[in-house]
Amino acid sequence: MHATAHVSPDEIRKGFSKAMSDMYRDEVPLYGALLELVAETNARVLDSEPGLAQQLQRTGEIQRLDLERHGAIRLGTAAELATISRLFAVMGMQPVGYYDLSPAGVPVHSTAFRAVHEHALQTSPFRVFTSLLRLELIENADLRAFADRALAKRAIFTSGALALIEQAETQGGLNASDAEAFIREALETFRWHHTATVTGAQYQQLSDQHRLIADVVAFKGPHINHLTPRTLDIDQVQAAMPGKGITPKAVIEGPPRRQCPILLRQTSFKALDEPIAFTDAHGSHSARFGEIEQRGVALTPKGRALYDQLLNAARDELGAFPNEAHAERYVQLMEQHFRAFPDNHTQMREQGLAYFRYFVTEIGLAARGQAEQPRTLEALVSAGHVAVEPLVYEDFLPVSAAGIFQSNLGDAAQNHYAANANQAEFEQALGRKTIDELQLYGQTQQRSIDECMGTLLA
Ligand code: OOG
Ligand code: NI
Repeated sequence: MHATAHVSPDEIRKGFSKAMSDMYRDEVPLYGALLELVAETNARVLDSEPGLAQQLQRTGEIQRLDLERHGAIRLGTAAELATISRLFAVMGMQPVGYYDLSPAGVPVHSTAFRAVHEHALQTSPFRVFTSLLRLELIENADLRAFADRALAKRAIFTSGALALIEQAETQGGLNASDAEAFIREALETFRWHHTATVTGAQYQQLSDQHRLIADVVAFKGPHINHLTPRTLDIDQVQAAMPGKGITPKAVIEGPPRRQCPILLRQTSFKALDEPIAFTDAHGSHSARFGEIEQRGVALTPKGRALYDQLLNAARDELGAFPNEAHAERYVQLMEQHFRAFPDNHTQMREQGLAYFRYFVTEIGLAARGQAEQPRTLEALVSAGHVAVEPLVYEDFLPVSAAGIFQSNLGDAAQNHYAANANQAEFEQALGRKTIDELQLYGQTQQRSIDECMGTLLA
């Protein structure tokens, strides 16, 4: 019967992403200003670059651009991570990738919950960068025990959300009114709380150990700490930010500016201190910030190895953490080193550096079934029967994420932990394996090839 038909998880995700954005705009007015700036900039870029507009039209990204955003949360326990994984699954979001942030002095490891199929991404590309605090990296045993107890006491999901997750799991989905209730209940987990669960002194102790530890342990829940819109020109937005009263961090994370963007470029700005009522006193805490991103083509393992090599070489040559003092030199070094990375799609494709999607063209359709029709993918591409477009990167970058964390935690927070990735432990907490993002890109690319060959040569 129609009344009990299940809503697609993709539609729930789309509704949730909108609800989250509305909530965050109410709570953080600067986010609203940023959205306007990004929308204006994107409209201008599309007007002035018809080639880019056509590319985004073909891949469908133009329709999802205004919906596109990612957020981030930080969880305290394995149980919280396991349940959030089930909550996101109701919205068709799966854990993709594993990020170890400990080498950069951030005591967390992370994954990104997102849709995995190009059709689902087209409905809503909403992603949540989700970190799990690693209490085992806290040296002070008393503080570790205190944090453990504080986290064990809190319940970050409403009983309504838990019931609807279970219902979705047992019945294979949610009907329209349950989906609406789910969005409302799930949103509560991500809300900001003006009250802390600890005393002012306990907060200070946690914060002295690491600002991030206080941000997780002292609060009732994993407040969403930023929501990031996607821009088509991050340098333009970065330059226009001060005029809107927004001060961005000194350097843009990720690759340098290029004709053909690769992976992900990001910049962020610090949020203000917000008043907090501790259990015994008034104080403040700053956690919420703003961020923008520009997405480029996803790289193959070979392309990614080249990216990592060039990034490391530039950073090694800088010899310091890239901050205000070195911003200009860092940009120069990045541009210089990245000359070794071909800056056109043809070369990137020929050298196997990036993933692409293939689309049948009008010419291709018209030539279907004719005797002289090319029979191989490469010949179809050369003849213009198949168009090639970059496959957009949907994930994150560990070095960039560390830079974003650092800039918002303040320079005082630059602790050092030995690199100790522990994907197995993370997956144990999660209750499942994370998905390898490279496989997803490979599958999307292959599906587009199969579709072209099926349409033209069947
Ligand atoms: C997440 C920081 C990383 C990104 O886009 O790489 C991030 C956090 O601060 O919780 O958002
Ligand atoms: Ni982010």
